Amino acid sequence: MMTIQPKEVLSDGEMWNLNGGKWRSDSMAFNIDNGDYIVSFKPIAGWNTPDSQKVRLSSNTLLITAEYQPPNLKNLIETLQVLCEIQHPDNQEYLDLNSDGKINLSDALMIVMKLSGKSNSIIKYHSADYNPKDLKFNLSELLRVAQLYNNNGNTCGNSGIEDGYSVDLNGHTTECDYHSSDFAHKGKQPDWIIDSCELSRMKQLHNAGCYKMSDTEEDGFMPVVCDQKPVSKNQETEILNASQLVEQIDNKTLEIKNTIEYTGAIYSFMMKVQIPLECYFLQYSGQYSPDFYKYNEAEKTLEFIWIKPPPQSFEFSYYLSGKKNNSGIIKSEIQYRRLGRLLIELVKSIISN
Ligand SMILES: [Ca+2]
Ligand SMILES: [Ca+2]
Repeated sequence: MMTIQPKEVLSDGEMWNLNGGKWRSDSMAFNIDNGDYIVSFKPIAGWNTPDSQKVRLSSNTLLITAEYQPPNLKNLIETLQVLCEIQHPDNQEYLDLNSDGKINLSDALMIVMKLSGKSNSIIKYHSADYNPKDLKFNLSELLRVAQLYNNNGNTCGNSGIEDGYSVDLNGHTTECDYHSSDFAHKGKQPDWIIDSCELSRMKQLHNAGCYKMSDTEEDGFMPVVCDQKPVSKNQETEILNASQLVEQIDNKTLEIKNTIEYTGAIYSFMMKVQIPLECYFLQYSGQYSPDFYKYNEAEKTLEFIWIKPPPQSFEFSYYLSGKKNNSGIIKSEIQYRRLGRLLIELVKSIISN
């Protein structure tokens, strides 16, 4: 006796066989010898086929029950992504391709359109995601963007080498697409230069770990936290405070002691300083020193860059040549990102006696 469920699939006719023989459509009794048999079920479009069953017939009647399962959409989308050669992280949020907060048929449809050649737009990799191209950013990929930033410019490179960009500005060609990190922001158009704001964006993407495309974000990508730690919903109440204390430590050296405290998670962190005309940058120190810095003596700008944001409470000092009373105000700000846009917090000056 064969019972197949649910009822909706039964209209499909011949649905099962014994030992790979002819497909049978009914649950009527028929004569076969006692013995071991493999019962297999016919795949039906839109349903998950039950596993084959090994059965032993040793009496007159054998009862077999099988149930077709409705398709699991998440599995379907994952399967389609594999067909599209997307190596996705195991992340619900990533499966939400159109970023509407749901994993549903429209996500599957986007992939089907891509597979059928009707749309090219669904998979766009970030230029920095090249080694490997896996919708994740590793440290080496971040450092490559840091290299472009430190080079003050980039050009098209050999598409077969590295990420297809070059730090050689002499053989300057700009016939390829802009690097994904070189995007329009704050009224600036892509300009073949990765600036500190663009690098900060890259650090945010790297520290979140994964990304997906997004039409609403400035660069067309959206950071996704790979490890799926719950994202705080209280971002409005999260704070960041920064202050600086300027002290004369000998007759020609100033120490600028910075104290930074914040709550919540931060995915990108840097400090930008405009130093007075009379001053020169000397060095920095502290347990949580930046990973690198950039000093432009002509413009008197100083940028300190941390790859991993420092802990929620930390101190950091840097030193300038100069005299406190002669020098002007040191204007400093923290540029940081949580999971969204660039945030800026001015570093308040603490007046010492
Ligand atoms: Ca990658
Ligand atoms: Ca740029």
